[in-house]
Amino acid sequence: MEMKEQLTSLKEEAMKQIKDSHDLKALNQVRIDYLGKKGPITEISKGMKKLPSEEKPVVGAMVNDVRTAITEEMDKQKEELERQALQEQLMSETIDVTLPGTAVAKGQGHVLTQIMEEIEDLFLGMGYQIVEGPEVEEDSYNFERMNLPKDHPARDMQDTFYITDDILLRTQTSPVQARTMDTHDFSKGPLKMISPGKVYRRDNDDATHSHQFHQIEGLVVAENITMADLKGTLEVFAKELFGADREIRLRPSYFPFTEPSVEVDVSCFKCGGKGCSVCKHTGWIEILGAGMVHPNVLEMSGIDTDKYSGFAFGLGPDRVAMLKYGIEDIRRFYQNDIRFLNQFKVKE
Ligand code: FA5
Repeated sequence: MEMKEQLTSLKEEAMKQIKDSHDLKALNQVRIDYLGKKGPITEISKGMKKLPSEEKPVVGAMVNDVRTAITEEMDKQKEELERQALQEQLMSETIDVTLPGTAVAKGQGHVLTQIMEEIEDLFLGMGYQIVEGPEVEEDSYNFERMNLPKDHPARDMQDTFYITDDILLRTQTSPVQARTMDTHDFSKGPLKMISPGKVYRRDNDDATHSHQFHQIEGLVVAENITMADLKGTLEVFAKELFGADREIRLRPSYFPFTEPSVEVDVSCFKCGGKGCSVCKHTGWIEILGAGMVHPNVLEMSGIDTDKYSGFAFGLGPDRVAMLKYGIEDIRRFYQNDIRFLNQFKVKE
């Protein structure tokens, strides 16, 4: 009888200790203390040998019951502790959605990309299409189709990176004119295009020259296109880019692919024409080259020059951006100094 009482009080004691265990470590200690090899229940099991045989099964069953009861209680407590731990973790990790977020640093287009997109938007609004062409170009498109046969002296105006005798890095965006005229279907309407992109020249890098820079080519071919159309178009362009008060003037010039050819100046946006350091005290700033498309160029694309005429212009967005923002050195565009680039914010 003594053993039965002992077992009953052991069970009560163990149950209490299990309930008092507030973490898994304490609970494990209770398991070792009561159910371990050196624990009281194991001791009692060993002592059963000495019992009279009719009591052995009774006590044996009781030992099992106590062991099972303790084990079950421990499992329950373990579950409870784990539930509590999870609850605490969830509480401590709750996200406060009302807290201010961390701002994500947003990138922006390069200042030249911004200028070019501004110009593209303007011409898109006037019904032009944007056409791109290859930077690795054939000599025939870059020069010959632009009325510059091999050995033409005007090739010297554009010092060229040749890849082979017939393949080069394009020195201008003008070859896209020829590529587009070749395929344009005039029965569907006039050709109005601009072609933005990178060009390359063997110029020594200095404050105003880069061996790689950008150009935007413009071309309109249709019936009855005159110099007046060119002037009107460029006036809209200059006012949009440099301000509504700007005026333009055309000076005679020479390009092999236009006849007549002109350089286009815009009245100085800094001094309004009075004369200052930006316009070198002339009141005017040169912004692009232009002219009426040379009949040879149209004919090489199979266009009937009795019926069609056209104007073309080519400008350097690098130089335009320098003027517009007062940037003194073209190389800044290509050095990727984030402090420089961050000054030019995209229009919101
Ligand atoms: C041309 O390249 C002609 N294709 C432009 C043209 C097109 C005229 C259609 C008529 C009709 P030019 O070599 O002047 O022309 O170059 C045009 C512009 O590119 C220049 O006004 C200048 O802004 C820019 N440019 C020329 N060389 C450099 C350079 N090394 N670095 C930066 N910009 C340059």
